Amino acid sequence: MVPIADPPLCSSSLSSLQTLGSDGVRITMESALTARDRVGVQDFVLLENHTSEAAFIENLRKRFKENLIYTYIGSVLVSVNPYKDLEIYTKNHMERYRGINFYEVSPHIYAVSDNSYRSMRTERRDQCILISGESGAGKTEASKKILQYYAVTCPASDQVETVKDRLLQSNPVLEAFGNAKTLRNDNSSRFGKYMDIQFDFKGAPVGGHILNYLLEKSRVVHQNHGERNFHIFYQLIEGGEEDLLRRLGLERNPQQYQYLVKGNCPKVSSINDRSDWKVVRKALSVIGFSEDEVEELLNIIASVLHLGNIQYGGEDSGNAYITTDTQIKYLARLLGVDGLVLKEALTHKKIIAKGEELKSPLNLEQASSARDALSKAVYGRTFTWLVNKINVSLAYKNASVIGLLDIYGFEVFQHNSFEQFCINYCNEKLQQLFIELTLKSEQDEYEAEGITWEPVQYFNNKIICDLVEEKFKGIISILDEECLRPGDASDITFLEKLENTVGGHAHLTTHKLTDGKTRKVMGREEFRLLHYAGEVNYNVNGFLDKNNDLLFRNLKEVMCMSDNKILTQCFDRAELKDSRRPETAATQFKTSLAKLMEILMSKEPSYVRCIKPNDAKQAGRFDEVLIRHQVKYLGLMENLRVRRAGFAYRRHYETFLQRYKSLCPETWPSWQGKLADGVSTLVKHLGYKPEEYKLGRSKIFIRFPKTLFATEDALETRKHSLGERESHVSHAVV
Ligand code: AOV
Ligand code: MG
Repeated sequence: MVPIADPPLCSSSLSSLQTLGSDGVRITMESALTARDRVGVQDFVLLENHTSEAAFIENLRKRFKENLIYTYIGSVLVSVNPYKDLEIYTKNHMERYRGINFYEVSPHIYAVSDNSYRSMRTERRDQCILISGESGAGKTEASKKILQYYAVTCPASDQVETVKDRLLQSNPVLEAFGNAKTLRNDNSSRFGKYMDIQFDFKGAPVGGHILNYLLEKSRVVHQNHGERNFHIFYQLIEGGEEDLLRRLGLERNPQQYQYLVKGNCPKVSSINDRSDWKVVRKALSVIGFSEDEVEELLNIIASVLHLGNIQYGGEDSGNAYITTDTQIKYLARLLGVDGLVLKEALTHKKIIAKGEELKSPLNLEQASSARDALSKAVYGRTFTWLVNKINVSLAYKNASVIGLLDIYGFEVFQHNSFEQFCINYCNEKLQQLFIELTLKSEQDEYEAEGITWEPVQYFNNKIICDLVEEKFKGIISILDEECLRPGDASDITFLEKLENTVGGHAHLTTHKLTDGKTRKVMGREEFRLLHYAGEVNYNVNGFLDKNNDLLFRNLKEVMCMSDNKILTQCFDRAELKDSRRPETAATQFKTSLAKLMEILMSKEPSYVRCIKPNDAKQAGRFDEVLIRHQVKYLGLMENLRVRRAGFAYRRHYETFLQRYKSLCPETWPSWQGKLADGVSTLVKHLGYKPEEYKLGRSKIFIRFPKTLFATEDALETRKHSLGERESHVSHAVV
C-alpha cells in the first residue's frame, strides 16, 4: 500500500525539461499536470479557486483516495487520519526528508519535523510543534512519528542512544496509564502532554522533559457504556504472569472487577492487551525503573482494583460497614498499611474543627464515594509520580528545545461532564493560540511593517475562552464560588448561578434560557456551550465534587503511613499539616494552561492540523459532512486566505542581504548604504517583478515560493560555479 508520490513542487535536481508553472509549481511535462488532476495540489495555496470550500474539500478527497494524507497550507500541515498503515514512515522516508527544503518533496510530518529541527539549529530558536484536531484525528500518532524521526535521523552517541530509547519508551508507558478506549478513539489520550526534546550543540537529543495536564481520574471508578478504564488494568490482567497475579490476588478476568465492568467492554478488537503488557514491561526497564519500583507500581494498580471491589452494607442506623474482608486483606498487604485502620478510614470521616479531631460515621453513599475518591487520588498521584520518574530518567538539561504538544482532542458525547468541559476548554485555548499566532499575528505584522493589506475576517474564539476563564464572571470562577460556599451549594445552585451571571452570553444557553425550539433537546440539569468546534451540552451533575476533588483526612493519613515507597512520595505528611483549602481542579487546570500558553508563545511554532475522516474509525471512508465541519471550525479556509493573500516568505533585510548579496555586483562583497536600499537594489538586479514582493519597515515580503526558489537556485549555481561545497542547511525556508 505504498502511496504514489506527489509531483514535486521544486527540486534543484530536476532536469532542465522542467519549467515553473504560473502558480509556482514546477511542472515537468504534461504527465505532471495529469498527476495533479488526480492527486490534487500538495499546498492549498496553489488551488486555483482558493476561496471555495468545495474545492478545498475536493482536493483533500482526491489526495485521501490516493493515500496522500498530508497537504500544506503554506507551512501548516493538514493531516487526514487514514485509519490504516501506510508505508510512509520507513527509514527510507526519513532519509528522504532529512535536510531538504520544505517544498522539494511531498508534504509529510517528517518535513515539518525536519524544518523545525533545522530552524532550531540554524536560527538557534526554540521550536514547538502544536498538534490539534478532535478526538481520534491522529494527534498522538503524529507526535510519535515526530519523535521517531528525531530518534532515527539525529546524530547519536552511546549516551544519546540511551536518551533516545527512553524518550521513545516513555510513550507506551504513559499511554498504558493515561490512555483508554472511548467511543471516539480506541486509544484516546486522557491527559494532556507537552514534551520538550532537548538537543545539544551538535544537534543530538540529550534529554527531555514532560509536563502532564489534568488526567481524567474519574475513569478509574466509572466508564460510560462502550468505554474502558485505563489500558494498564487490562494489560496487567491479560498479560501478567501467573505468579504475579497470584501475588497481587488478581484473577485473569476483567469482568470480576467493579471498576472494569461499567462500560461492558473488556475486549477491544484493535487492542492486544497481552502483547501490550510485554511492551510496557520492557519500556519500564528501559526507562530505568528498578524491579522493586515496578513491583510497587503494580501493587498500586492491583490495589485500585481491590478497592473497587470493596462493598458496603448499611446498619439500621444508616452507617456503612464493609462486607468484603478479603479485599481489605489484600489491600493491607499490597499498600503496606494496617487493615483495621484502613477499614475505619473507609467508613468514617475525620475533620479538624477548632483544633479538635472529630470522627463521624459515613452512610452508604458517603462511604462509596470516599472509597472512589481514594482510588482516584491513588491512581492520579501515581500517574504524576510516573511522569516525574520518567523526567528524572530523561535528565533535563539546558539546551535547545523542540516542544511537542499532544493534548486530548475536542470531544462530544451523549453525556458530557466536568471532564469534557475541561478537555474542550483546553482545545479552545489551543485554537486561540493558533488564531493569535497565525491569523492575527500575520495580519498584525503587515500592519506593523506598513504593508497594505485587505484584512481577512475570521471567528475569534477569545470570547469563549473568556466566558470560561474570566475572573469573577467566568464559568470556572462561578463554579469555584459554589464549591467554597458553605450551606446549600449544589450542582443545581451552580447552574442557577450560571444563568444569573452569564445567562445572556451568546455562547451559553440553559434549559431555562432557551426558546421553545431548543428546549426539547436540553435537559434541566444541563448548560450548553457553543464552542468553536460545535455545541456541547454539559450535565452539571458531579461538577462540584469533581472540582473540589476532596479526599477525607483519615484516608490521606493512611496513605501517608503506607510502606509503599511510591505512595509515600505521593502522599506527603506536610499536606496533612496544611490547613489551607487546596485549589480546585478547574482553577489548577486554568493556571497550568496559562503557563503552557506562555511556554508555547516563547517558541517558534509549527502546526499540524489533524482531521478525522469518519466516525466509524474505518479506512477509506471520507465523510464529507464531518470533514467540512472540521475544515470550518479549524479555520482552515481563513488560514488559507491569509496565507494566499499574503506573503509566503519574509526575511529581515539584513538576513536577506547577507544570504544573497553575492548575486549582485552592487551589493557584493558588502553594501554600505541603508539595508532597505541594498535589498531593493539586489531584487531589482535579480529581476523581481513589483507584484512579487513588498518592502516593509524592516523586512522584505515575498509573495510566491517560486520567486525565492529561483533566487536559491541562482545562489546554488553560483556556488557550484565557484566550486563551493553544497550547503545542506538552507536558510531559505521560513
Ligand atoms: P488522537 O490522539 O487525535 O485522539 P490518535 O492519534 O490516537 O488520535 O489516532 C487514533 C487512531 O487512528 C490510532 O490509534 C490509529 O489507529 C489511527 N491513526 C492515526 N493516525 C494514523 C496514521 N498516520 N497512520 C495510520 N493510522 C493512524 V484523542 O487522544 O482521543 O484526542 O484524546
Ligand atoms: Mg491522543
